[in-house]
Amino acid sequence: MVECYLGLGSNIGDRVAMVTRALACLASQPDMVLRDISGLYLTPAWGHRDQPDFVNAVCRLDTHLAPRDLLARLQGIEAGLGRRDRFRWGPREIDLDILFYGDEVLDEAGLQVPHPMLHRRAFVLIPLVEIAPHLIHPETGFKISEHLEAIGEHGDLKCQSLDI
Ligand code: A4P
Ligand code: MG
Repeated sequence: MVECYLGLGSNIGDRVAMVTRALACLASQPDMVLRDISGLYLTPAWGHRDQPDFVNAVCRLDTHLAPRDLLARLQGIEAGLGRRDRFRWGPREIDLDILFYGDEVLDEAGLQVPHPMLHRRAFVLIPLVEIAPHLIHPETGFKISEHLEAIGEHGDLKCQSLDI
């Protein structure tokens, strides 16, 4: 089994329900075991700022699915939850990203792991530091807690925990 971390995000409709339902889907999948879940955070949109705030969370799971198969499984869950195709970094019902797949580094068409720029995104680092502060980013060599500290000087930390 490989230890993986996923990012979850929603900024359309009932955002908390979307993230919660995605977590329930992950928990009920064959071939994977959901191990840990962060709190849910209300976060300002990154990228295209002119869109609703997101609800974000991260989780840790163990799986023996290969990276491509895991990605396909996540896309199936997104579709099942009613995600419609829109533009990159635009609003979405639910987004499931592979943040880390063990300590593998993959840079292929349609699959980059670790997820690009995660180490500069407060909406990923804040939930991640809750469940994996000592996890080391395989490309940068820094811990999640160190990345969060680093962006704290310049980054946007207006993330509000939803406490549910
Ligand atoms: N893809 C490549 N690597 C991965 C990976 N590690 N995990 C490919 C998941 N997918 C990966 O994704 C586009 C393509 O990325 C997929 O076909 C897959 O093959 P998508 O989910 O259809 O589109 P996207 O999410 O708009 O693109 P992208 O580049 O993944 O965007 P991000 O980086 O996910 O950013 N602000 C806040 N506050 N919170 C958010 O969650 N999310 C985004 C999306 C923008 N701003 C945000 C948030
Ligand atoms: Mg995505």
